Amino acid sequence: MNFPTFETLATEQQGNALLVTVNRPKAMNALAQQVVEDLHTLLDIVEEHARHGGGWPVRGIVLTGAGGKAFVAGADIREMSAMEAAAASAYSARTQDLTLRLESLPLPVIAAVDGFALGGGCELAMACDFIYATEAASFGQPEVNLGLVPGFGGSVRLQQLVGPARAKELIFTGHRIHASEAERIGLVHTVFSTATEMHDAARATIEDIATKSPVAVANAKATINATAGRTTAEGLEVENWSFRQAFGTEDMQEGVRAFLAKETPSFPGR
Ligand code: DAK
Repeated sequence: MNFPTFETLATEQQGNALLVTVNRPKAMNALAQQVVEDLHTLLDIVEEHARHGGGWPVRGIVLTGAGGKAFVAGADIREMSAMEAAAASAYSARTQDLTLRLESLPLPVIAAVDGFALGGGCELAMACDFIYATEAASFGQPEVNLGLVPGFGGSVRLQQLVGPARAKELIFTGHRIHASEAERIGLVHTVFSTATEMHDAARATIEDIATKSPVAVANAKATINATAGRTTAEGLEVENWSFRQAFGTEDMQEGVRAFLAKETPSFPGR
């Protein structure tokens, strides 16, 4: 997969994983508008390959921040301070859309957080499928310190992960919590001692997933997303529909054939 040279991102294919690094370490990788636009462009290219016959050259994305101090320290406050209301609203909508695109990408996306994930940074991480973090990571929604509220999905996704009461406490106080506390309350999936360990684990997870049917993984992600917040009965209906879809795929035929023949499946990805 070929990417242009991004102003604010670095990309590197590592086996089946695409490592995407937000690369503005001097500004703690803050989400300037250019970062948001670069991530949209990256997703355009990845989606094109995943959905439209480009095969599955990448089986998962690891999203991280450069410099070892921050994943992303929020919206770019300097840039934001110069915005008129119309530009601010467009920026907010464009960033919310980015989080929705990450969430609905037909590939797993792991946030690999070393350092600060604050405000828009925490929100970006929460739009990924799950969060790996180092012991040096910290999380928070400090918008109240700026007279703001979370603007990139934090009001919605934080309560989905940790429950409404904990989400309110974090958002009302703007407090930062360490990785271990974030893991305890369900915001972070796993904490690692070092960034190297975290990145090795993220890559290993993607390689593990890459041995499975890409179509089934994409269906599973879409199904879990589509059932969130529904009643059990509604969720089961969605699941049944997905199950039926899976039944028609070549991947399903290959998986079942290989099992019965006691072979390792070779999924065509269709
Ligand atoms: N934006 C721009 N620059 C930032 C930044 C940010 N969010 N965070 C850090 N930097 C810059 C600092 O200004 C500093 O730059 P120089 O002074 O060196 O030029 C450099 O990164 C290093 O930061 P510090 O010197 O402060 O480093 P420390 O280790 O002492 O502290 C810190 C690190 C991450 C704890 C601290 O920098 C900090 O508290 N940063 C701000 C965190 C924050 O409040 N983030 C924003 C949350 S609100 C919307 C508008 C806004 C939003 C949404 C929508 N619309 C207009 C629609 C809000 C979103 C948010 O994310």
